[in-house]
Amino acid sequence: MKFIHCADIHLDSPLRGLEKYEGAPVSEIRAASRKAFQNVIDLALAQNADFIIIAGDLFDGDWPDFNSGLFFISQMNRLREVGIRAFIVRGNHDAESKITRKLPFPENVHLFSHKKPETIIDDQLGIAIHGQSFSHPAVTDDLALAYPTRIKGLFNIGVLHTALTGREGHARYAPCSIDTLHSKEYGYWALGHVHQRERVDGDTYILFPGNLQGRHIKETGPKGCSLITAQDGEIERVEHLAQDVLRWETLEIDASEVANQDELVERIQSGLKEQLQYAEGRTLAVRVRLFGQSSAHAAISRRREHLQEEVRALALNCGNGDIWIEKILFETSQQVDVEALARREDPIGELIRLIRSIQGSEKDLSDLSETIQEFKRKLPLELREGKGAIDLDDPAFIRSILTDVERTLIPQLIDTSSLP
Ligand SMILES: [Mn+2]
Repeated sequence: MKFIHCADIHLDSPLRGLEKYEGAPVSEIRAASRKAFQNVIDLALAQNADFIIIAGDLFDGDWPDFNSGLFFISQMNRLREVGIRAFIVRGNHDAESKITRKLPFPENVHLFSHKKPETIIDDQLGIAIHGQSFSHPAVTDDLALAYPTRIKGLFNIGVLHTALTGREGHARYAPCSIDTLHSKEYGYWALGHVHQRERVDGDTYILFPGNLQGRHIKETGPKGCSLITAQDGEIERVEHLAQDVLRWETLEIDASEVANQDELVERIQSGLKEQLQYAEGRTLAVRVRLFGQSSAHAAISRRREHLQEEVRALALNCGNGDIWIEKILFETSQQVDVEALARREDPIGELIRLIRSIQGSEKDLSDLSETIQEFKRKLPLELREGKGAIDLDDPAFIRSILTDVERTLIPQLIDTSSLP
């Protein structure tokens, strides 16, 4: 038995202000979500899959007209012709209450109820698929709790749109614990909602395939679906297959290792070529970030605009039009000998010594923490939680921030070329 698990397709998701970017492949980006979905259907046909699962957020929101629905139906009909079924739950973006326009789906498509968990049994395949849709966008109940335990003698699959115990950058919808999922004793949990691909640890296969097509610079790298092969109630293989048509990447260039601008440009060029190879023929949208203390900093700062155009030209040349430079972040700083500066009898030297003395004093650190409490209240929640969170109550965190201050602020202060 073979099936495909995908999620978070966000079909026809609108572009966020891309038109204002110079040279953006707007029409390509606009068509990307449809093409990626078409790729999944092509894959199902080529692999002769038994069924496909869509674990929520198939649509990005209410249809502006019927075109999104019609496109989806045309793809489902391609599956129907060869007897491939599709099992779908609605997520927060395409919750029952959100989609006001409705069209009849072909008979091979099963949309799970939003009222309670539903189970579909296919005796021929020996499977039981359990699922429940979102009734409204902000579902905060644990939907998994009410899912039935496995039906013995069948391969059980749970389909659920969920944030699990919480995932950075994702609303905590339909939260549930991994223990609850384990307790159902299913063979596979097909999850959706989290756009980053993740195999959640455990004895069971609990998987977020990630979204199908990156939509902006925060969704970088390959995006796709999972192809699952099972035999006699056991999973044999789970493959992640990229289906995206346009890929977002960031290219990090450490300018501390380059002596001059030519070397910098060379680095960017080879970095772009490498990414292009990795993208296997896809169009690339790349953000370039230049960072580090560099002896080329003054030259880079002076010729920013020129460098920007040079990199765009480079992208056109080495990419045959397949690379679009979304943005270049200039974050280099001047090379400085901080130790020498620290000994100086001037405001800069005094500042460095002050930073270091605060770092060495528990009392100063806690005083500083007090002083910046106001700032803490203004921080958005996502910056205060999860990996890399900003914790202004932790003296060790403040100490590490002060090291960053020394590393980034001091070069800027003595850098006359960065003055307006
Ligand atoms: Mn979602």
